[in-house]
Amino acid sequence: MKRLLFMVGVLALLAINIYCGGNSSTNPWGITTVRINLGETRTASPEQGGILKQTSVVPSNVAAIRFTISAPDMVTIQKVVTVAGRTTIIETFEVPSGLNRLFVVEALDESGNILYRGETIVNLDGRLVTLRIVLEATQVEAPIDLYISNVVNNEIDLSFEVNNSGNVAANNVLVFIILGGAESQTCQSFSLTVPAGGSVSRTLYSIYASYYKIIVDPLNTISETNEENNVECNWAEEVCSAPPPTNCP
Ligand SMILES: [Ca+2]
Ligand SMILES: [Ca+2]
Repeated sequence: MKRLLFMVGVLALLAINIYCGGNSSTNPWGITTVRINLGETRTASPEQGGILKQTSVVPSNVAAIRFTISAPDMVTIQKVVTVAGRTTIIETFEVPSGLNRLFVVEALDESGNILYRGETIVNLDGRLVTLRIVLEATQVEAPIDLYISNVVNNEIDLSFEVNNSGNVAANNVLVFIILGGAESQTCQSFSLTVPAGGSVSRTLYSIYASYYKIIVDPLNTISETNEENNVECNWAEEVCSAPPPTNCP
């Protein structure tokens, strides 16, 4: 499920277990060993104090993980770890014991953009604790824009593509095709799903029509960044710029 959420770029990601050292982790200088696991599977057992099973993995588009540990009474600790194809990352930090240590974990792409981010505040006193940080997607989804391209009309067959330049799939996209010849006009319609950043090709066979007007989302049920590029038409200007019909038999 978490992996699915990653793929659609919507929500939560990694579960991170932070193990703050046991009896031997706090030394006389007030340093606590903190171990952070990303993507490691752990199984609950009484000996581990009821640590829950974690099965999430580091997603493939993450190039590096940046850890930042800070508090008002300590020097900030920062470390960037290259993922290099690994699905689990284990890092150990020596952190001054004390209250309210802020742990920030950021997942970066190859350009250094922050794809996912999570944080938690921990009191480090030497006792075993298990924490969970949920990383959430930081990038806003690109809104949908639908448009038509690659129209080919040889007056027998009509082919074209419906495109979606957003990063969210467009479902139930209605398309009207008005065809005109020497004597009549006809209208055809269908619905399709256009994947994020993708296109769908369609061909209408044996149309025997000289003129076409193709309208994507004619009833404007899908909000787009550009609502002005939804028509491809080879008719006269007054036909091409006319409002779309409200129904299409
Ligand atoms: Ca559009
Ligand atoms: Ca629209």
